[in-house]
Amino acid sequence: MKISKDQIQDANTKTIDSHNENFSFLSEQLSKKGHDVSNIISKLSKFQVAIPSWALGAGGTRFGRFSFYGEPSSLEQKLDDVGIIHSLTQTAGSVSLHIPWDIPSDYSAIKEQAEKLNIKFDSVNSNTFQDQEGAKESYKYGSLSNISKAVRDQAIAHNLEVIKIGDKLGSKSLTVWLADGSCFPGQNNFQTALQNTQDSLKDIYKGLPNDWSLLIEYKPYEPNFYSTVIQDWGTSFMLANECGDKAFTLVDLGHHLPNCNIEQIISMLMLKGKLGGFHFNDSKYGDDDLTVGSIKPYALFLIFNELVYGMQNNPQNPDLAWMIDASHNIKDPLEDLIQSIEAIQQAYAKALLVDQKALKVAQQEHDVVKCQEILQEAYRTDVRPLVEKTRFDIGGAISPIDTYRYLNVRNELIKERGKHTTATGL
Ligand code: LRH
Ligand code: MN
Repeated sequence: MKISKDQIQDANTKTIDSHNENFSFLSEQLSKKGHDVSNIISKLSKFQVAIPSWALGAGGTRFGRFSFYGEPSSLEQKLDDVGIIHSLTQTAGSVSLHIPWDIPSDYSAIKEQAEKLNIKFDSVNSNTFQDQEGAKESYKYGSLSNISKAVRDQAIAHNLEVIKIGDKLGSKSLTVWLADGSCFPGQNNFQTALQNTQDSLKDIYKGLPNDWSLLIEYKPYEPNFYSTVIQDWGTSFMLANECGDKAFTLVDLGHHLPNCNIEQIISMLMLKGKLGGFHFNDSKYGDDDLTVGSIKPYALFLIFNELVYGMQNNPQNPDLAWMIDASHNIKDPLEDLIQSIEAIQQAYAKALLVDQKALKVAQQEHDVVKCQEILQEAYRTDVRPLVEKTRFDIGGAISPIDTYRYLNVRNELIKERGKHTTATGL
């Protein structure tokens, strides 16, 4: 299923009048306050978020999984689904593959399809948290940290293979997340596990093409419930520094213990030039992988406020890899991803409205009340017309979810694929 420009223009005619009214009112308000609206729109229009290839079907937990029907059962169908999201939002211009869940069978065909859909291949993800059919060694007791050299070598070889796959597709980074850790005190020697992990990552780093980067993702727990080798930003930062200039920390928003100040972590990593990218999602308790901005939208805004400050003041930090990492237990995966993109665009737009100069002055004068007023002035601004205008200007739908439903996409996919297809992934 493809969504044509005409179908989107037809759908836009239904909301264009109210959109124009809202937008002209907002842009007049913002111009009066000295904001450069066209500059904000140009920044938003260049902003692209990568869709996780492992989150285009229904997710699930150990307690169950409820299919959505019409799920993609091949990489080709997954690209088509990313194409649907990109047609509607014009902001999902890349896909992040997970290997071996998404190994292309025909590289030139898949690259041609992606080109037609105007989709690029973002970071490729290795997987040493599951044993593959016929694998010689098991990752039950860890992979890059395992006390067995044979297991570590197998995991290193897999990561080097993933780099080769990504290189053939035009990816420019490898994302490594390790489940490695322990479930009980005494099970692991922490120092041995960390040293093995560091040495293994260095071997993988040696296999990186010159223009590639290594993104090291941290997580405090799950599937191990006593210790995780790469448990927090500090460990990832330390390992990235040990590897070299092409290694960075990847921040998955769901990988923090309750009440952790993630925006402070972001600002520190950018100051040190070691923030590589994001896995956006939201959570109430653990790594819940919920829709971005669905639980803590203000926290997401505060994160983007630090990102905007960092992008303006930290040239030492590279361009960031913007990716979503979510799992859809009860929502239509495509609607869930569209809502996540909307939340990310709105948080970025609100952060671009923060008067950073006035904030700096208020901070220097210890005018704490003024500092909060400046932040919340931006946060309380309804930027939806701005995000709609950005999408409309670059050929997207003013209201992607309404258009997705108006075009009956899910039912069309079920007609095409049937009710019993399941997508590889989590
Ligand atoms: C681990 C994680 C990681 C992926 C996986 C699918 O929780 O966030 O980024 O490899 O989810
Ligand atoms: Mn993740």
